[in-house]
Amino acid sequence: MKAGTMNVESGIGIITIDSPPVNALSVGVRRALDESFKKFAADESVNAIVLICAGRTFFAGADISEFGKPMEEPNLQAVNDIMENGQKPVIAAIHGTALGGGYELALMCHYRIAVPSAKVGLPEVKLGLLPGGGGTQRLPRIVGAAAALNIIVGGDPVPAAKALELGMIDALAEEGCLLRDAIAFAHNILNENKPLARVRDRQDKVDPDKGNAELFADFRRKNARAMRGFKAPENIIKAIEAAVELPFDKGITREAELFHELVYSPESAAQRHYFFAERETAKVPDLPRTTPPIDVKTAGVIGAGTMGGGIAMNFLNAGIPVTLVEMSQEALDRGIGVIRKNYENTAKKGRMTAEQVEQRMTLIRPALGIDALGDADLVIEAVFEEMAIKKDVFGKLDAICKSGAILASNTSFLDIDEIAGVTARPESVLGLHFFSPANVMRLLEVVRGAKTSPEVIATAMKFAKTIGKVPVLARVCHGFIANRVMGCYMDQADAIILEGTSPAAVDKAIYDYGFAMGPFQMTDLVGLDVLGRGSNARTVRGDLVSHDRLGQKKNGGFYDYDENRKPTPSTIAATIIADVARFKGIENRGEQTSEEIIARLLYAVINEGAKVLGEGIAIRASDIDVACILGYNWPVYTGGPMFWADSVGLPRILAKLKDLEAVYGQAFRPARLLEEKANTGGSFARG
Ligand code: 3H9
Repeated sequence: MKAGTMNVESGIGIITIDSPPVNALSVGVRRALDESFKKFAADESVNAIVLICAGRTFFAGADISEFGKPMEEPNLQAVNDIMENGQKPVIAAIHGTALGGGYELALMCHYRIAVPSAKVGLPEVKLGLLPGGGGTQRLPRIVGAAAALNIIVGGDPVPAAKALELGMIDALAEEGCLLRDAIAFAHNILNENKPLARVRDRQDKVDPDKGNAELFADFRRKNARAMRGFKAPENIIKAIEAAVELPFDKGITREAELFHELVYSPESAAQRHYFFAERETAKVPDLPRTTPPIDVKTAGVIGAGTMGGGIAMNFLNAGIPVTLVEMSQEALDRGIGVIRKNYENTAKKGRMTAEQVEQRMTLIRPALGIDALGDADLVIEAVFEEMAIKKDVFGKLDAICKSGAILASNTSFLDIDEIAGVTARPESVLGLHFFSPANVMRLLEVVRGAKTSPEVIATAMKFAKTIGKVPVLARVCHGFIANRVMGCYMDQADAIILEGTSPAAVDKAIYDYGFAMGPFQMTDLVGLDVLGRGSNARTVRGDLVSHDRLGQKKNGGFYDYDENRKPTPSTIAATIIADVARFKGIENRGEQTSEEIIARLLYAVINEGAKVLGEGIAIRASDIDVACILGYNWPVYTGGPMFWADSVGLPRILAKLKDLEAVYGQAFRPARLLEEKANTGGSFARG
């Protein structure tokens, strides 16, 4: 058996599957399961069976790369038939993560035992799928429909202790002694002559909700906002309704139909693309895998404002001490106070204990002045976004930091090479561009300068994961990846309203596309003074600010707001827009259609993405997708701008860009790479 081993110990048959990296249920693993269960079923010396995995985890689910292709036999259902309907008790012994098809396989077993560090769950929703191996029918039979809705539509893994409380597992094993305890558990079942516990036969948790349509209607209402645009949640709800209303076998048939609808949907294809794209970002083709990373045991952050404080929290969360530097005691106290408050709020919500708050706070070393950073392994500056100030800071850091320390700038736009140029160690300098709020947003743009050393890049890509970020590597240019490509979106939004389309029409088109809000609602929320564009030219935003319209926080902005912050189109803003347009001599083209607005704003992003790729700023198209999804909340079920471009069709996008170029000129000149791919049948995903 290629994917594992079989052995028998005191009458207990042990199947150990070993298919790195995560024991996904690929065809080889399914064959191994099929073969070994058949053998043990026929082996009279075996009285019970323990199913366990080698390596870092129990089965992490179906092999995601097999979806969208014809499924090779045996399928999971065939494996299930031998296990669940067999006459010998089967015990799943779980460590690591039993996810998706992996946990569904455990649910087909008669019993489940797990170590305390294990997690179990059904995260298929994150791939635009539903649990298609019986999970939507079996889990409600254990935890009830209400809990199953939360677990399956939410998709988050459940820690072992909680899983035990919910009945998702039957027992906890001692950490490190899983096999021993699973065998003992099997003997107990045999000794006590326990019946074969088949989850499929249980009705006690689902029967009370028969006919309770309100349960599902209420769930749909409460989660409408989070589920908007996604296809999988609705199918999951329908499948769980089937678990409550239908006999098990009919429920399984319904689950299969609903799964089938999803697996061939564009939303799931996009979300599966995203799953692999997120994991691909850490791979740097010109960086040998053996490049030794530098040990980051201590960090320093300069600036305890919103950005610096947020950055520091990432390190504190990972247990790494941070020296937090400010220039005045007052600013330092304020910054530390905000960090404490953030943690205390998390604790209030029950997501952290008071003790954990204190543990994190003791890792902060407050300091006045950057001289305290001499020993730090990594220093990140989060000072004002101005070249002269950054250069001054780096000059000082060069003088005081120990040799080999990594010196990083959290700049959003500035030239890392120019900053590195003031030091005598440009090989140690790079950009680490966090997105705000830095303790929440998962994107980290790692910007390599012309002279940044491979070790420094390798270190950044590695510790990004340690602090819970997804690193996307960029080369130097104005705005790097996310801000550069999404800058075009904002520019086009600003331009189109001067030509007669209302901010509300733009926001609606973008919202309907799938963003949580459009560019003008976003500007009003963040504040017009904050999102100033740093130019002297007359702009609508500038005029709104000079009328003291700062957005939701003061007098409204593009919209007026009532006391509940409900927006209505603003006549003052409309007058300002018309004034600025007249001042600039811009022709009024009337209100544009949603389709035109989408092309104007989002094709501009695709075109800039193609330039970013063509110039080698981004390594691969999917990195741009990840940057936009994580940095700007681009709807994940479209796969990001570059994946979406492929699905729209590159020739179609090219033709539209040419039309737009004829009207608006230079801003829409098609990128050479886009033109090449469109003309030769290429795509961003396939290369
Ligand atoms: C499903 O089960 C549907 C069923 O209901 C239907 C049955 C009919 N397949 O994340 P990592 C790769 S849907 C293929 O960096 P970690 C991953 O790409 C599935 N490949 O490790 C990476 O490859 P590479 C439901 C997979 O330790 C490598 O493994 N299950 C799969 O940070 C390491 O991954 C899920 O959604 C897979 N299922 O995290 C769970 N999983 O090294 C998905 C991983 O070449 N997986 N790979 O870049 C995870 O959440 C995490 O991988 C896990 C480990 C938590 C397990």
